[in-house]
Amino acid sequence: MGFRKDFLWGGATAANQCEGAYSLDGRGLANVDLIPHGKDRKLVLTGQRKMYSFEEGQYYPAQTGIDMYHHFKEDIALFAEMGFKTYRMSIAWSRIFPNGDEELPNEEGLKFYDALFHECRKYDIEPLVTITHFDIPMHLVEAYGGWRNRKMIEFYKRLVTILFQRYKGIVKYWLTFNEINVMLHASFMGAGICYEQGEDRYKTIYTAAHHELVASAWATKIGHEIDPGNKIGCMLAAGTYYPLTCKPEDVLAAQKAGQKNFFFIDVQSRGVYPNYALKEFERNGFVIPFEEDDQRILKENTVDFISFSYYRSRCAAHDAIAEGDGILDSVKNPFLKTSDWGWDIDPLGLRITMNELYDRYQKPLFIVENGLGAKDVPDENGFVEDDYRIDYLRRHIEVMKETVEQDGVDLLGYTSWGPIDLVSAGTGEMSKRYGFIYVDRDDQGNGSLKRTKKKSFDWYKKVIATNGEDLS
Ligand code: BGP
Repeated sequence: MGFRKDFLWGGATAANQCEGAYSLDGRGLANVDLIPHGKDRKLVLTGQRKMYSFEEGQYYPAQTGIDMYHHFKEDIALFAEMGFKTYRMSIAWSRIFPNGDEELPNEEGLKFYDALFHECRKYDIEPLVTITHFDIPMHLVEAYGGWRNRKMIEFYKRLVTILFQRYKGIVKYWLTFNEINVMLHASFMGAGICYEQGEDRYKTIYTAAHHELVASAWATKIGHEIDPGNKIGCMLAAGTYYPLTCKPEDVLAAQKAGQKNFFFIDVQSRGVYPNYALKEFERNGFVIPFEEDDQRILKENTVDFISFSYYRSRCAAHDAIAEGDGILDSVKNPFLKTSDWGWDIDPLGLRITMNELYDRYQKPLFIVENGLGAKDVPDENGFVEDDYRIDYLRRHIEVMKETVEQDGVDLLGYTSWGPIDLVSAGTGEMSKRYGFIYVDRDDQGNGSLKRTKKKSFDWYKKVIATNGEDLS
């Protein structure tokens, strides 16, 4: 009973939210570097405001992150001290191909990840690599228009081929695109797309989606060919949509909202476009830009496992307005409490989500993000007593265990989001903290970057040591 013996406990980060060093060792400029903190952030990441160069008076948190580029040895040692079995991180595409369309990679960039993986292996930590976590070299955005251009598939194939070859035998678990469904709402962050005046946004974003889906299938194919031992997964921003009431119209609205998200991983996991999407495209006059072989590539190269982030459930209704941060909005669920940032807290929703995904795909699941973004206030010694975070994680891990034990869902592992404080993707703040490790850095980029263990550090260490049996 309980979790499998080889359960992969760990934590997850993304290059652009922690590495910093945005222009060092040949790294090229990326879309994520140009997403500022503050009031323009949402406009830029959703592709409504074009900001292709740094502007005076703006602060760009990805330029420095938490400077993990220079602290990774110290940070991975702390992860190892917590007993991590895995560490989910992402590759910054523009470290490997600074412009994105070069023939040859940047050796300095590859060396950085050599060193990082070496550090993981030193402590028997299995790297779990997201190939792209919201990042695209800016040159590909400016010269090609991001993922709306089919040429992106070739550039992505070049990237993944280099990665699979270079890290063969070192990395086995891969994810092709982080939260692929987020591109629908955050087109600049997820697809490098700023909409032009008068552009048919629907057509553009689903064209880009097709390109990412085909690129993902190619990555799966190339990864399996280079090393048949590779396990390649898709990644969904998950969280079941509940109907606001049992009125059939609300139930249908919730089902439809769910399908919008499942669409991507339906293709990645089943290898064909689902009928509900084909019909919607038909109604909207959108023709999928299939080229020769696309359908075969999609069909023959489905993912090995389903990974997802879970922070919250969502709610939909036929005639109520959804609200939120403009990314994955939700109608207010009157039964749930919310976090400091207004995100619903719903541990039981994790069980519902896991069952939904497992029933739908019958493939192993991997929870690759879950956590509480909260304001931490260190005491005079710099120590944070984050009982609220422990409570959130405990309740989610309890439910995750119940789901494995009582529903028989096959779960490969769990990586909490942000084991070390890092820049928030949504808001660009440092003060929205998720970590077991506090980083002395504020929303304007001030602070010593000193790392300090929080109370949750020892708690998570115990959870891992007991394979999730002791959650007290
Ligand atoms: C997911 C992203 C992460 C991460 C997390 C928390 O959407 O994959 O990159 O940041 O959400 O969100 P936020 O940082 O906005 O609190």
